Parts: sequence; C-alpha cells; structure tokens
Amino acid sequence: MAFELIDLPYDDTALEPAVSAKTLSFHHGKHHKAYIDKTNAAIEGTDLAGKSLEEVIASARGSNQGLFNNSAQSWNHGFYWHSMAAEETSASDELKSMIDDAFGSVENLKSKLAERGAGHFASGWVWLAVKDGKLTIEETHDGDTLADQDGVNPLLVIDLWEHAYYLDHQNARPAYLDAVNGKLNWSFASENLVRGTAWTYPC
Ligand code: MN3
Repeated sequence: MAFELIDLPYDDTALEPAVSAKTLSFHHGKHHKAYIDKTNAAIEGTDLAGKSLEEVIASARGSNQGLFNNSAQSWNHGFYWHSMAAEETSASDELKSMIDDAFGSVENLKSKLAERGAGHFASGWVWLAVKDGKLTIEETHDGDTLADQDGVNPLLVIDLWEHAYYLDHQNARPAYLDAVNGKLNWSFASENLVRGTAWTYPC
C-alpha cells in the first residue's frame, strides 16, 4: 500500500491572506505530492513497503538520504497543514499553562517562533515541541523532522522553505511568519500534547 497525499483540512482559500490558494495549490498539489510520490517509488518492492511513514523515516535516517528527505518531507507537510486552521482556535488549559511557564504568554511564544523562524538560515522548519517534559522551540534544517526523535513530541510546525511564502510575501519571511502566527491551530497542538506521543501520518 502506498502513501497518499492527505487532503488539506480546509478550503484552499481558508488561510488567505497569510497563505493564498495559489500557494497551497503549488505547495500541497505539487511539492507535497512530489515528496509522497518519490517516497512511494523508493520503497516499492523493498522491505519498507507496507511500513508506516514514521518507520520509513526512522529506517532511512542516516542510511538513505534521498528516501529520508522525501519521507520526512511527506510527514512534515502533513503535520504543517494541520498546524494551521481556518478559524482561530485556542489552547487547552494545560497547554496554556505550559506556554505561560515557558514563554510568559501565547503572544510571547508567537514572537519567539517568528524570531527563530526569521533567523533560521536557508530552508527548514521551526517547531513548538515538548522535550523532556518541557515546551521548547526547535529548528530543523532542510527536510529534517522531529517525527522520529525519541523523547520529543512535536505540537506545531511552520514551513520555512521559500516555496511556503514566496508567491504571497516574496522574500519577506518575517511577514509570512507574522501572518501564519495568526493561523496556528492551537487545538491541534493541544491534541498532540494530550496524546503525549508524536502525531502519525494518516495514510
Ligand atoms: Mn514546504
């Protein structure tokens, strides 16, 4: 069974003007699809066919860079689509209190995410995650992921690759980050926190 390109959890205009329908059509329909297709092509007929995407990622890490990049990017994009929401959602009381402890307030956390995302050199991802029981902001480079890292539970992610924002904000990554900060799915983050283990790619 091959991995599938998951549907966007909202209409393609739902994130405008932060992320336009045009960006989503390329980002989801072309970029994410290509990562999925390449992952499927690479595992077809191998021992990895039939494994979960998380198992493929863990197996490819450090041993097959091409497969690692494509499988991790497949996962990261699925997680990213869910990290944003059409309507503003709010964090659970538990998450809110962890955010207050670690960052002072949700607004401060958003500023920190924007700051770390803007300062990240070249392509990658900025994450809100639970590590060793505490909330932390993490960055990964290129296609790297938190999906398979022991003791780390990713709650939200923001794509920092230029293809995520260039059509809408050109080179202004900070403008994209400010806009996307208003679309973060705190209810998804709260579900991830309660589960206590990393989200799994749905198909
Ligand atoms: Mn991307």
